[in-house]
Amino acid sequence: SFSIFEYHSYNAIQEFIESTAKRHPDLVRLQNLGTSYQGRRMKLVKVSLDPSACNPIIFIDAGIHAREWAAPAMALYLIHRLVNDPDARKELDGVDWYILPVVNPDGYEYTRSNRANRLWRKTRSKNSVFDCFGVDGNRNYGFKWAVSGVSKNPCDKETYAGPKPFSEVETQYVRNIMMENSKRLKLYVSLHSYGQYLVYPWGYTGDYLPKEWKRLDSLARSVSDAVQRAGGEPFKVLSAGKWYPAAGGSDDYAFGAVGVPYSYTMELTDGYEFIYPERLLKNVLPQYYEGFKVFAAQIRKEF
Ligand code: 0X9
Ligand code: ZN
Repeated sequence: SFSIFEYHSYNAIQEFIESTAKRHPDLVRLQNLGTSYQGRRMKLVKVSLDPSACNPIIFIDAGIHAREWAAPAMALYLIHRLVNDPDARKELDGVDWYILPVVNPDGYEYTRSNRANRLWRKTRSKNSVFDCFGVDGNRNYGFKWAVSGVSKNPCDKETYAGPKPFSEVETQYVRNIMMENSKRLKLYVSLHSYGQYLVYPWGYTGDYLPKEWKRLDSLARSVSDAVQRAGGEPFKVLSAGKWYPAAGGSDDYAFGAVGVPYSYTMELTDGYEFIYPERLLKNVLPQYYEGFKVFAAQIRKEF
């Protein structure tokens, strides 16, 4: 059976999602998004007590960066708790959860394929001109695209922004989810690792903050406090661009182009960089979950 505190193959993750949906048809629905560049099927997991109620939506994604394995693990743990924990009725009350556990399945499987590829970050799409692979998905979104913190070189292994905004089919899927649900979407959190940061727009610049920065900052601090009360490390809370400016991120797109009132990037774990030990997941994932309870309470209260 599927152990929630382990790292899994993309196939195993998809089977977990399918079997969860089959066991809880009242609570979980899957939306087919299409396939990744290399043909892997991608599905959005919707957890809702009453889909017809048109509740505010919390949208969580993870794994846009291939090597950041703690992020998909957290997304799956969220699904697991929301569905299996009787107390999670509280988190589901008046709020719908949309979760995409692996935005970049091709990259994810590439990092699993052998040790030499473990630190791959980008997608695996083929650039037509150069003999190089992949785009940094988190530089590929169409808001202030490529104005800061990106490489224009397709062979750059870290921050190549792509030939144009939304060149990658995987970022197109995330864009579509946001645009199709823009009215109801109230909180977006993109899960990454590492460093224990909880950052909010703007990401493309550190020169100024959005006028709404105080509510972004204060909710992030409440989330961090809850994680700390649960025994976890507090988050460093600031705007993404004050940490380091980088344009074309999904957080800026959600906030600036879609109009999502609360938008964050959450950098999970600290101390092990990208190779977070599997044995420690059972300690940290439940701590982070306490932070998500605070997010949900705020969205329920405010919208
Ligand atoms: O650089 C990134 O994409 C994120 N950090 S990571 O180490 N996981 O790669 C931070 C993104 C923060 N948001 C924006 N800069 N928009
Ligand atoms: Zn990342």
